[in-house]
Amino acid sequence: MILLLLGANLGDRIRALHRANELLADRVGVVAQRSAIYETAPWGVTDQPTYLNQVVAVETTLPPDELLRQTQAIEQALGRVRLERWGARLIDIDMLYYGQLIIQTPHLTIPHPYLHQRRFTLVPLAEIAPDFLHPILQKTTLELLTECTDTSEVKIFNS
Ligand code: PH2
Ligand code: MG
Ligand code: MG
Repeated sequence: MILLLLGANLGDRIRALHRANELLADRVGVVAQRSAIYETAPWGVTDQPTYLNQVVAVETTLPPDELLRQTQAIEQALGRVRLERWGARLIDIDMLYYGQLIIQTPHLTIPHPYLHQRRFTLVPLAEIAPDFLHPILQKTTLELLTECTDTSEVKIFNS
C-alpha cells in the first residue's frame, strides 16, 4: 500500500486537492482509497493559514524515485513554489509509506520522518489505514495516534 498526504493552505484549497487527485490518477495510477478532507491547524510554522489535508492510497508500478518525480511535477503543475521549510503552499504531496519499504537518501525518506508526530497526518491516515504497520516503529496507525502528543486541531471539513 502506497500512502500519500495531500496538503494545501493557500488559494482555492479544495480545488488544489481535487486537481491533485486527478493528476495522480493520470500520471501515477489508481487512487484506490481517499480519506475525508480535514481542516487542520498549521503545524511547525504556526503563523500561516489553516490547511486542508487528505490521505490517499495509490496503486502504482512506479518505483519510489519515479513516484517522487511525478508528485513533484504535479506540485509544480499546480503552481507550487518552494519557499521556507514548513511554510505556506498551494499544494504539497508527501509520501508517507511505500509499502513496508524503508528508504533513507538525501532526497527521499520513507516512512515520512514526521508522520508519527502529526495529528494532521495520523487522523486521516487512521481513516483508511488504521492497521497499517510502521516498518521502523513497528506500530499501527491507531497505536501511533494513541501515543501522539500533538494536540493541534484536526476536524472534518464541510465545504
Ligand atoms: N505541512 C507542513 C507544515 N505544517 N501543517 C498542517 N496542518 N498540514 C500540513 O500539511 C503541513 C503543516 C509541511 O509540509
Ligand atoms: Mg509536507
Ligand atoms: Mg512535501
